[in-house]
Amino acid sequence: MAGRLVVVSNRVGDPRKPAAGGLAVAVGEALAASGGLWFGWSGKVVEQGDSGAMHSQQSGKVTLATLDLNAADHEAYYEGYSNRVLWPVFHYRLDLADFEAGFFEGYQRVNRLFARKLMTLLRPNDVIWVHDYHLIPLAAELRAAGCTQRIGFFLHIPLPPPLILAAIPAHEWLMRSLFAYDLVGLQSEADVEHFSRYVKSEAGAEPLGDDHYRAFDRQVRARAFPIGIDVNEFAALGETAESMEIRKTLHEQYAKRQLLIGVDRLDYSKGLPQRLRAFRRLLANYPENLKSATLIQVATPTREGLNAYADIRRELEGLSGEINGEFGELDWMPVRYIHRTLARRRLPGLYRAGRVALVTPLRDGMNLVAKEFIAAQDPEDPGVLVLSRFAGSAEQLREALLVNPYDTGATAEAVQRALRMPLGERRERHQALLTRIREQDVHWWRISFLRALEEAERAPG
Ligand code: GDG
Repeated sequence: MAGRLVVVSNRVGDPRKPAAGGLAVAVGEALAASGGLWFGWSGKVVEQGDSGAMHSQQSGKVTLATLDLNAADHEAYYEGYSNRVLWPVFHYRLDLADFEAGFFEGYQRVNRLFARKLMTLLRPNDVIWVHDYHLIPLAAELRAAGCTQRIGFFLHIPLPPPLILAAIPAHEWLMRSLFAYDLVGLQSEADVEHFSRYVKSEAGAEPLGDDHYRAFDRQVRARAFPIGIDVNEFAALGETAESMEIRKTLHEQYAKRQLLIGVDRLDYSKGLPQRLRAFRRLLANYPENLKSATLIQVATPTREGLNAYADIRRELEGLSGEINGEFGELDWMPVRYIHRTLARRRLPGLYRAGRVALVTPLRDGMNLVAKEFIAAQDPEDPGVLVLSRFAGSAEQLREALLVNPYDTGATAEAVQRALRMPLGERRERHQALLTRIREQDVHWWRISFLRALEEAERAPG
């Protein structure tokens, strides 16, 4: 890549420090490889005054440039439009979307502010890579301010079908905004299909072949770039003393038990109540699992200010209590529910101790936990991945046991099959999955996106 890489995302992390989430890890990797500028919100909300105070800090080869938001902007742009409109709708949850509260102007205002501030930092040969739903209109704002550099966009969450998108009052404006980019990257082929159907039916776009579309007097390229993990880094993390220690402790504590593992942000898209109900059905339908099968569910706190998140937390706590009350014994509790963030270096040990991983979102852009679980397994005696067909990763991870998380009985049956799976089959499936996540890892993701951005034909005008 010829020019400097400029990454823009809502939050900015320090690439030298371990990050908790998928986006931060992947973006940190991209920047650490080439150096460049990482631009976004500082994470700071100022109670009084205007948004836009800038901070700059150097982290190795990467410059971190961030800006503060005032309370009104943060509420409308982040908590409001991003997380109470776009997040639920893009995860097919129209019932949870709040279209009425007037967040839209705040979303536009903050995107314009980001563009204005970023313009002062850009150099002529920069290549700009914008991430995720918070910043869909950023390229349009940059273009309006005179930016002519190449700009790519990657959406980390799913793109829903046209009729669901059409429920957003500003859907045309949002989708038109995507045509200000030179390249739009999506997680899965299903998302690309939704993009293609939307722009054809709603915007009369002409497909030009080779992933190019023309509409709104502009041309954009849209393609799937399924995000991956750094398999070697994650496997190495599993060899650290702390990871081994966890694995040993869990092995000792659960020598006679079968461990099932779930690790998710406590988000309604992750299907956690459905998962617990399937686990309850497993215990009820297959009593040989009593006093044996134990589910460790880590549910990391997230977006706690929003009602929908408080509701899901209450529901989950209630269900865990019910299952433990109904099935638990003095020496065995079926559900261990942990509502905290674990240190990243502890995760591989936890995954490795699991006989089965339950990754059963109702909808998910990709889901990196599924890939981390595979990377952390002992190839000689690997655990089994039970994966929702509604996770973007299900397109790649065909050798997992794919389930419909809404079907409690069938999910319980698949978990039972996973628990009973013979070693030979476990090895074969794991080998195939490991090969796939190695081929399409996070380096492949970055390189193929940036190469496609470099090659994307510049639109006239
Ligand atoms: C979005 C999209 C897409 C989880 N709990 C802890 C913890 N984690 C880490 C996991 C994993 C990451 O957070 C979660 O990534 P996911 O991909 O599973 O899900 P989202 O956070 O919803 O991410 C998703 C992703 O963006 C990337 O494009 O795959 O579909 O929704 O890395 O390990 N990390 C630590 N402690 C925890 O308790 N340290």
